[in-house]
Amino acid sequence: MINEHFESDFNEIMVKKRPPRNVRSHKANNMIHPILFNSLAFLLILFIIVWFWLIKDQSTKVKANEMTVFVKDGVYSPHRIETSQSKLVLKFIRQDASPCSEYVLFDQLGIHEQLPLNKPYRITLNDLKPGHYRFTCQMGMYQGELIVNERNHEQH
Ligand SMILES: [Cu+2]
Repeated sequence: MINEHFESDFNEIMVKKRPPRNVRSHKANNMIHPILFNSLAFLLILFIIVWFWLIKDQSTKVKANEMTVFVKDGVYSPHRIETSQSKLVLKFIRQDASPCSEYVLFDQLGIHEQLPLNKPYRITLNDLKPGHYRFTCQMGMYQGELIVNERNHEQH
Protein backbone atom coordinates (compact mmCIF):
# COMPACT_ATOMS: atom_id res chain seq x y z
CA MET A 1 0.00 0.00 0.00
CA ILE A 2 2.70 2.47 1.00
CA ASN A 3 4.98 1.27 -1.74
CA GLU A 4 2.29 1.65 -4.33
CA HIS A 5 1.60 5.20 -3.26
CA PHE A 6 5.26 6.11 -3.29
CA GLU A 7 5.73 4.63 -6.73
CA SER A 8 2.96 6.68 -8.27
CA ASP A 9 4.32 9.84 -6.66
CA PHE A 10 7.76 9.02 -7.89
CA ASN A 11 6.55 8.54 -11.46
CA GLU A 12 4.71 11.80 -11.33
CA ILE A 13 7.85 13.65 -10.17
CA MET A 14 9.95 12.01 -12.87
CA VAL A 15 7.52 13.05 -15.56
CA LYS A 16 7.32 16.60 -14.29
CA LYS A 17 11.06 16.94 -13.83
CA ARG A 18 11.94 15.94 -17.34
CA PRO A 19 11.32 18.99 -19.50
CA PRO A 20 10.91 18.74 -23.27
CA ARG A 21 14.15 18.99 -25.21
CA ASN A 22 13.66 22.47 -26.64
CA VAL A 23 12.88 23.95 -23.21
CA ARG A 24 16.03 22.50 -21.72
CA SER A 25 18.37 23.92 -24.37
CA HIS A 26 16.67 27.29 -24.08
CA LYS A 27 17.43 27.33 -20.36
CA ALA A 28 21.08 26.42 -20.92
CA ASN A 29 21.56 29.40 -23.26
CA ASN A 30 20.36 31.76 -20.60
CA MET A 31 22.52 30.42 -17.83
CA ILE A 32 24.93 33.40 -18.03
CA HIS A 33 23.02 36.60 -18.35
CA PRO A 34 24.28 38.66 -21.34
CA ILE A 35 24.80 41.79 -19.23
CA LEU A 36 26.79 39.87 -16.66
CA PHE A 37 28.84 38.25 -19.40
CA ASN A 38 29.59 41.62 -21.01
CA SER A 39 30.57 43.10 -17.65
CA LEU A 40 32.98 40.26 -17.01
CA ALA A 41 34.49 40.65 -20.48
CA PHE A 42 34.89 44.39 -19.92
CA LEU A 43 36.60 43.85 -16.57
CA LEU A 44 38.97 41.34 -18.15
CA ILE A 45 39.94 43.79 -20.90
CA LEU A 46 40.45 46.54 -18.31
CA PHE A 47 42.68 44.25 -16.27
CA ILE A 48 44.82 43.42 -19.33
CA ILE A 49 45.23 47.12 -20.20
CA VAL A 50 46.22 47.99 -16.63
CA TRP A 51 48.63 45.07 -16.50
CA PHE A 52 50.44 45.92 -19.74
CA TRP A 53 50.56 49.70 -19.50
CA LEU A 54 50.91 50.38 -15.83
CA ILE A 55 52.52 47.35 -14.23
CA LYS A 56 54.50 45.66 -16.98
CA ASP A 57 55.92 48.88 -18.42
CA GLN A 58 57.35 50.26 -15.23
CA SER A 59 61.01 51.01 -15.66
CA THR A 60 63.88 50.07 -13.40
CA LYS A 61 66.12 52.97 -12.49
CA VAL A 62 69.86 52.40 -12.46
CA LYS A 63 71.24 53.31 -9.05
CA ALA A 64 74.91 52.41 -9.44
CA ASN A 65 76.68 52.43 -12.81
CA GLU A 66 75.92 48.79 -13.40
CA MET A 67 72.68 46.93 -14.00
CA THR A 68 72.19 43.18 -14.22
CA VAL A 69 69.83 41.99 -16.96
CA PHE A 70 68.60 38.40 -16.97
CA VAL A 71 67.80 36.80 -20.32
CA LYS A 72 65.24 34.11 -19.65
CA ASP A 73 61.85 32.77 -20.83
CA GLY A 74 61.54 35.26 -23.68
CA VAL A 75 62.02 38.39 -21.60
CA TYR A 76 64.83 40.63 -20.47
CA SER A 77 64.40 41.40 -16.80
CA PRO A 78 64.38 44.21 -16.21
CA HIS A 79 63.23 45.01 -19.74
CA ARG A 80 62.94 48.76 -19.26
CA ILE A 81 66.00 50.42 -17.82
CA GLU A 82 66.22 54.08 -16.96
CA THR A 83 69.35 56.08 -16.27
CA SER A 84 70.43 59.69 -16.16
CA GLN A 85 74.13 59.01 -16.57
CA SER A 86 76.22 58.94 -19.72
CA LYS A 87 78.07 55.78 -18.78
CA LEU A 88 76.39 52.50 -18.00
CA VAL A 89 77.50 48.88 -17.72
CA LEU A 90 74.87 46.29 -18.53
CA LYS A 91 75.68 42.87 -17.15
CA PHE A 92 73.73 40.33 -19.17
CA ILE A 93 73.17 36.87 -17.70
CA ARG A 94 71.72 34.60 -20.34
CA GLN A 95 69.84 31.66 -18.86
CA ASP A 96 67.97 30.66 -22.00
CA ALA A 97 69.80 28.00 -24.00
CA SER A 98 67.76 28.55 -27.17
CA PRO A 99 69.60 30.26 -30.06
CA CYS A 100 66.91 32.95 -30.00
CA SER A 101 68.54 34.65 -27.04
CA GLU A 102 72.13 34.31 -28.23
CA TYR A 103 72.68 37.85 -29.47
CA VAL A 104 71.72 41.19 -28.04
CA LEU A 105 71.45 44.15 -30.40
CA PHE A 106 71.32 47.84 -29.68
CA ASP A 107 70.54 48.97 -33.22
CA GLN A 108 70.81 52.71 -32.57
CA LEU A 109 74.17 52.29 -30.82
CA GLY A 110 75.63 49.84 -33.34
CA ILE A 111 76.08 47.15 -30.69
CA HIS A 112 75.77 43.48 -31.63
CA GLU A 113 77.09 41.13 -28.97
CA GLN A 114 77.04 37.39 -28.47
CA LEU A 115 75.97 36.34 -24.98
CA PRO A 116 77.55 33.27 -23.36
CA LEU A 117 75.24 30.86 -21.57
CA ASN A 118 75.00 31.15 -17.77
CA LYS A 119 77.97 33.49 -17.58
CA PRO A 120 77.80 37.21 -16.91
CA TYR A 121 78.66 39.31 -19.94
CA ARG A 122 79.25 43.02 -19.54
CA ILE A 123 78.49 45.59 -22.20
CA THR A 124 79.86 49.03 -21.45
CA LEU A 125 77.96 51.96 -22.89
CA ASN A 126 79.85 55.26 -23.03
CA ASP A 127 78.77 58.75 -24.01
CA LEU A 128 75.08 57.97 -23.87
CA LYS A 129 72.95 60.81 -25.18
CA PRO A 130 69.48 61.37 -23.78
CA GLY A 131 66.93 59.28 -25.64
CA HIS A 132 65.27 55.90 -25.93
CA TYR A 133 67.34 52.95 -27.13
CA ARG A 134 65.72 49.64 -27.96
CA PHE A 135 67.59 46.39 -27.46
CA THR A 136 66.44 43.06 -28.85
CA CYS A 137 67.62 39.57 -29.72
CA GLN A 138 68.50 39.01 -33.38
CA MET A 139 64.93 37.97 -34.19
CA GLY A 140 63.21 40.62 -32.12
CA MET A 141 61.42 38.28 -29.72
CA TYR A 142 63.31 39.57 -26.70
CA GLN A 143 62.56 43.28 -26.37
CA GLY A 144 64.00 45.84 -24.04
CA GLU A 145 64.39 49.57 -23.80
CA LEU A 146 67.08 51.75 -22.33
CA ILE A 147 65.91 55.23 -21.41
CA VAL A 148 68.56 57.88 -20.94
CA ASN A 149 67.14 60.95 -19.27
CA GLU A 150 68.36 64.51 -19.56
CA ARG A 151 71.21 64.95 -17.12
CA ASN A 152 70.67 66.93 -14.00
CA HIS A 153 72.96 70.01 -14.23
CA GLU A 154 73.75 69.88 -10.51
CA GLN A 155 75.54 66.57 -11.00
CA HIS A 156 78.27 67.98 -13.29
CU1 LIG B 1 65.10 35.77 -30.58
